[in-house]
Order: sequence, then structure tokens, then C-alpha cells
Amino acid sequence: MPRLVCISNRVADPRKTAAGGLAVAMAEVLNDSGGLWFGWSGKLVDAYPGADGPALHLHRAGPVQLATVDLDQADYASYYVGYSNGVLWPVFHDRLDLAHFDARAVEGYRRVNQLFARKLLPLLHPDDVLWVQDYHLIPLAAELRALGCTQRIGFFLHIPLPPPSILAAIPGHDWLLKCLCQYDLVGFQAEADLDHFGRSIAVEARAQPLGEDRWRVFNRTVAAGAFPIGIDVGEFRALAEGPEAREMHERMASEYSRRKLLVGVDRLDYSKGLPQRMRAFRALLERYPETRHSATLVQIASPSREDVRAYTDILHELESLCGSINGNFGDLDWMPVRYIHRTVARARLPGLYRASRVALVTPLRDGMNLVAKEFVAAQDPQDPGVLVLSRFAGAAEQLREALLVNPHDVEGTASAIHVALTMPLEERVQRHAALLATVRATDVHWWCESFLRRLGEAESHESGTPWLRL
Ligand code: GDG
Repeated sequence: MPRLVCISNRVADPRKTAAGGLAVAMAEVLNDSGGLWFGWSGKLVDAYPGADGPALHLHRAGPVQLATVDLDQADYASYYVGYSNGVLWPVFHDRLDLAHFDARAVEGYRRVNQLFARKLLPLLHPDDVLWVQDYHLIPLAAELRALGCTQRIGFFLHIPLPPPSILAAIPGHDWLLKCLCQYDLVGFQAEADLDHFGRSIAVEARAQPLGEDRWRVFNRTVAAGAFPIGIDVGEFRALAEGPEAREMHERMASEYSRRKLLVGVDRLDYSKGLPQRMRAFRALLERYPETRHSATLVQIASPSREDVRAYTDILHELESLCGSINGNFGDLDWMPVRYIHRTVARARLPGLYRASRVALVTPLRDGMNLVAKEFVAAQDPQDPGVLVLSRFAGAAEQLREALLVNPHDVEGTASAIHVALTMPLEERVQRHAALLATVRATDVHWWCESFLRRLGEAESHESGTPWLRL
């Protein structure tokens, strides 16, 4: 078995359960192959110690080697804040209005990808298989290839890929596409993203389709596929049996014994549709007066990227909406919305999901959305809650038995929430059984295995092919 080298913006300690499902799954494949995980340490330094940039930190986590580098303030500002989260995140979520195109940011993005390539290359073995994660590192294969790396390299995009007309708005989008095509396999969350990729490389680079989602383009062959990410169902159900989840469930179930609980769990991000969700909840209370005093929405909005301006704007909008709903509808003995702007311990989440009759997962755009899958996994199959899911989440391609909504349609979402709150037990059980079967069949282990199997089958890098810079 070749050694797996995983590269991501941040490196998690795979032995810590708090790291979540992705880290657990990565740890499993990395453990099996005695693998290497490379990325940013999460630490910032004022200046690098020498001309060659940051020092490399090597740690062992069981059989897995962790290799990290620190970033200086300037690289962090341009690579992470400026380009990754100021250009790629908004545009890939169809929010051109929130993008800040700045030539210095793309330079920093390129510089950090070069730095990663330079630091990683000496650690590689000839038959390693490399798996690069997410939008921060799109040019990494190109930078590694430029240094002579011929190993097989796969890439997985955790966020959506926009349609060609939106992608084309990014200055240098042709460079991004060319960089993607330096991978041997490019993985997307959903068929819609794969379709956008095929159309973009056809229009921008006259890619020649070879069939089975393979193309001849930029003088090489690239394969792509949809590999919807899943959760670690076993790990999540074990967490649900733990003392913290049980205590949470008992506390919420007794406190809300006379009321139906709705839950939302999101990073506080403009892609998650939180203001639209609050407006839909307000419309529910207006249109269905019987829900007043009987429905409570617990919204956890965990802090995220607070150094990006658009995030403070969304925070203020959300606080004001929650305040006005509670002010207009609340009573001495009932608060319609409990809004929590803090991170809740992961061990407690399954208990909260299980105590809730309805989950509101209504992003305006989302690569997949793991909360939808966690909610399904945490339910009691004899008396399950109902998932209200945005049609614009990647998860909607798989979770067809959820109540699918258009989050821009406030009235339509309010009426779907009402259907969820009043759904008979028999229908809840049927829908949940089908959803759970899908969540189990396409868990995170399935995701890892199917991506790596396909990468193994992909044509490896043609070493004789010159790498042309745009
Ligand atoms: C990206 C893509 C894709 C949330 N609040 C708390 C908390 N969480 C956990 C959830 C879930 C995870 O964070 C969020 O996962 P999502 O999938 O919803 O979203 P992103 O963070 O945007 O992730 C997304 C994902 O990558 C994987 O490919 O699905 O589309 O955007 O696990 O439970 N966890 C804890 N406290 C919180 O307050 N402990």
C-alpha cells in the first residue's frame, strides 16, 4: 500500500475526537499507510526566521507523521484572509458582491502555495500518493510539479464550484482552472459542481472529453468525479451514547416537554442563510398563530473568521433579527429564539439534535453540509425529527426524503417548517429510515475509499509533459 500524504490548510491532531469526522477518517487512512499530514500549524509569527521562510515542525501522532509550518502576518493576511476567504469563498458560494479582488492577495496565495510545495517536497517518497484538501491549495499540484514532483496527486474541493459565468468573474480564473487540471483526480461534493467543472474547462481550455469524466486538456489527462462527503456515523452514534450527549438530551427534553424544539447549528457565515432562516421563522409565527408559545428555535452560530468584514456584518444582522423576533413575539414564559454565538462542545451536539423535532439546514449555498447528516444520525428511529434542507446544499442531491426548500422563499420555507412540525409519526419514521440508510451507506469511510480508489485508477502524472506557466 503506498503511503498517503494529506495536505490541508490546517492540520488536526487525529487522536483528538474533538477534531471531528473528517480528521477521524483521515486518521484512519493515514494510520493504515503510516502516512504524513502537512499544513499550516495555525500559529502566526511576526517574521520568518530565515530567507527560506518558516521552520518545519515535525510531530508524531501514533503512526502518523504531522508536518506543519507557521505563517507570517503578511502571508496570513493575503493567502488566508485576502484570497482564500476574500475571493474564493464568496465567489465559489455565488457571492460576487462580497469578493474583494486585489492583486496583492493573489500574489500571497501563490506565495504560500509555493512555500508549501518547497517545504513538502523533501519529505516525499517516490511512490507516495498525495491528497490535497480544499480551496486554499488549488495551485499546490502545479507548484509541486514545477519542482519536479511526479507522484499521483488528487484534490478535493469541499465547497461548491460555481457555474462558468460566475467563475469567469475572478481575475485569473483561467489560471485557477489550469491549476486544477494539474491534479490527476479532482473531486467535488456534488454532480452539479462536476458539471460546472466540465463546462468551464470546455469553454476556457477547449478540453477534449475522453469519456467517464476524463479530459485531455493542457497537454495532459485529468479525471474528475463527485464524491459526496459523509460523516463518521459510528463515531457520531457512539458520541450520542456518551454522558454529555445524554445529559444534554435529558435537559432539553424536560425543559421543552410542552414545546417543540427546532434547531440550527452553523458556523456564523453568510453562506448559511441565517437571516433568511430567521425571517422564515418569523413568518411561521405570523402565519400559524398556534406555533406561538409552542415552538422554540435554538440557533447555535459558532464564531468564524471574525477578521473578515462580511462576517461582522452578518453577526449584526442576525442579532438584530433575533432581538426583534423575541421582542415582538416573546412572552414572560416563552422566548421564540434562543440564539447562541458560541461554540458548543461537540460531545453535546448529538443530544441537542435528538431533542429537536425539526432541524433547519437552510444555506443559500453549501458544498455538502454535514449538520444535515449529523442530525439524521442522531435521531431516535422510533420517533425521529424532520430535516428541512435547502435545495442549494450539496446534501440535497442525496437526502431526497428531507423537506427541500428554497431559502430565498421566506413564505415557502415557513410553510415547509409548519409541515415538519405537524408531520405524522408514520411519515417521520419512513422519511428518516430512508435518510439514515443514505447517510450510513455514504459515510466518511466510503468517501475516503471511493476517492482514493478512483485516484489509484487515474492515469498518473505524465512526467515527460512540460509544465507551462500561464
Ligand atoms: C465545509 C463546507 C462541507 C458547527 N457549530 C459547532 C460545531 N459545528 C460543526 C458541525 C459540523 C461542522 O461544524 C460544520 O460542517 P458543515 O458541513 O456544515 O460546514 P463548513 O464548516 O462550512 O464546512 C461544507 C464541509 O466543509 C465538509 O466537506 O460539508 O459544505 O462549507 O460537523 O457539527 N461543532 C461544535 N460546536 C459548534 O458550535 N463542536
